[in-house]
Amino acid sequence: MNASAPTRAGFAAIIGAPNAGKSTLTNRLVGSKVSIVTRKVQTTRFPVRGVAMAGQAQIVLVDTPGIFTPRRRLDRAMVRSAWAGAEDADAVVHLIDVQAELAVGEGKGEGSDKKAVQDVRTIIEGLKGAKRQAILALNKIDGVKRDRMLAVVQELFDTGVYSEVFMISATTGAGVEDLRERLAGLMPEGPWLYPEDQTADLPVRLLAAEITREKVYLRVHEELPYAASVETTAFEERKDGSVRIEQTIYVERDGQRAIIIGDKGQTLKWIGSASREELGDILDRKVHLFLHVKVRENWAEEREIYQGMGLEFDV
Ligand SMILES: Nc1nc2c(ncn2[C@@H]2O[C@H](COP(=O)(O)OP(=O)(O)OP(=O)(O)O)[C@@H](O)[C@H]2O)c(=O)[nH]1
Ligand SMILES: [Mg+2]
Repeated sequence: MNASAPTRAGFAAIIGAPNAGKSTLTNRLVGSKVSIVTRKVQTTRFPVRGVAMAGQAQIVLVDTPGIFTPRRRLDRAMVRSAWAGAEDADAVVHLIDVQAELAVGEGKGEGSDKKAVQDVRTIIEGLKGAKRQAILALNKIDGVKRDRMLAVVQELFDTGVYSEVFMISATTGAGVEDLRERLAGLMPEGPWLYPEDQTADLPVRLLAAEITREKVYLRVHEELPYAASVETTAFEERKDGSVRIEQTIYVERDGQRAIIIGDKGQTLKWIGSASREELGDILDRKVHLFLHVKVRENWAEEREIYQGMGLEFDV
């Protein structure tokens, strides 16, 4: 580190289709888990900030929800918040799942790949409309031969919306350091926005709810399409240094409640212990976690839920 170099600080938004690996990349750049990751599309519901350092530069990453063609109110609010994250940023990274592009290009793509490729085209149109240049980052290059990707790179680059291209794997870290250096250079000169040792800025109750939502998705991802929401209803520090957390998992139907609870409560028990364990690591203290599952048919139409996530309701 060069002590005489000026400090830099700014925002870098990571946008992309659902499942492109935005949250994985954010966590990788930050060096710790600030945003939840699952195999499901539409995991991230609101912009999540993570702070990455590169020498004298502080890069505040904005992990955004996937951009896709929205149908429900929650979809619209998520997509709106993703574009808003990009608007305010000093740099925008458009992250693309290269494996999905290749599969579709070679006529072997599944429905989810086709959808991803379509969403990428929508995002390119959005960038054009916003007259915004972005950094193109092709993700998931692990297991893909470089020469297969060249045609994909060319086609995307020809759209004219990208200033440069990086090929990375958020999972293995390949290429990620080059991207970090580039983002650092794009940050404006100025004082750091966060203390040097801070990596996340999500309120702890919200972070705790996210961790539990991740475990719900991990465990019942097949059976439960986006019907769950988690709220931390109590967060109490105890005299013995431990913390007592109470959370409610909201679902839309009785059947979903039964799925989350599982046979003899086994599923809920698994979710609870997985979440408790991770929260214990993150908070670095003993956690007592109490989970409730409630049917709240219209949670996705309630203003309060959106406010809790910092999302706009009227979209
Ligand atoms: N093979 C491979 N898989 C990856 C890579 N990056 C992410 N993934 C996987 O892709 C899936 C989605 O990752 P996320 O980071 O949750 O993707 P996202 O873009 O944040 O998704 P949404 O929040 O739903 O928009 C997970 O199963 C990741 O493990 C990568 O570089 N290589
Ligand atoms: Mg995500």
